[in-house]
Amino acid sequence: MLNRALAVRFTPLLVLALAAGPLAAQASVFGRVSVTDKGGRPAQDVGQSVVWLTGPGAEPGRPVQASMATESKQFVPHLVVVPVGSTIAFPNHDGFKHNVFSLSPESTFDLGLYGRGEGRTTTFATAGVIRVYCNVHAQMRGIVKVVPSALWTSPAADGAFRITGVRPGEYTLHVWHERAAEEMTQAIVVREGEDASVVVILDARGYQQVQHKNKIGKAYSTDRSRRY
Ligand SMILES: [Cu+2]
Repeated sequence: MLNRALAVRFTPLLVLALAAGPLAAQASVFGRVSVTDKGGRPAQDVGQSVVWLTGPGAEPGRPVQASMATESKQFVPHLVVVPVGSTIAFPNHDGFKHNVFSLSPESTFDLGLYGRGEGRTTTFATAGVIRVYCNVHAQMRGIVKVVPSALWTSPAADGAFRITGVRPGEYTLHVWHERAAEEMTQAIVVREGEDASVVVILDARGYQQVQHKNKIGKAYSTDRSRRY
């Protein structure tokens, strides 16, 4: 009511300028990510990185419903990125049973053993990297990346990214890739109407894939009948 009362007193031109103000002040944070693999080779899957901003101007993203299927003994897609509070369904597209579990501290769950078509779900309340496995098939590995901010994106296949709608202020830019030793963080200042450019190189040269444990923290049994 207050806004409407004020608007009546302004000339139409002034009202228009006020309405456009907050939008005009927003900027983009853009740049390029590259990931260096063993031997100094640039990674081909740089598009599987995640870039996000935190800071007073970065509000939490709206929770979404997403899906990660079990299909041909793989999690598809391998990586799902969602804001905090989102729910992910894990439908089984195979003609045999899979289990879905995680021992990651941000979200520990076990959806049990289930067959084709059933899509059991779980909700992710804490930001972080949640590693998802199947207790039957030791080779199945999925990742749910839960981001704390609405200001996130994944780069294109060439590593280029742009986060739009960023209000002026101080932020921390975060860049993560599954094989990089550490999440990279960098302080950035976004000024009114000025796009900020960042180049990020992640170091994945030391990456070694390690066979994860089963849901009770033991090595996978070679006896299939004992996996459940
Ligand atoms: Cu499985």
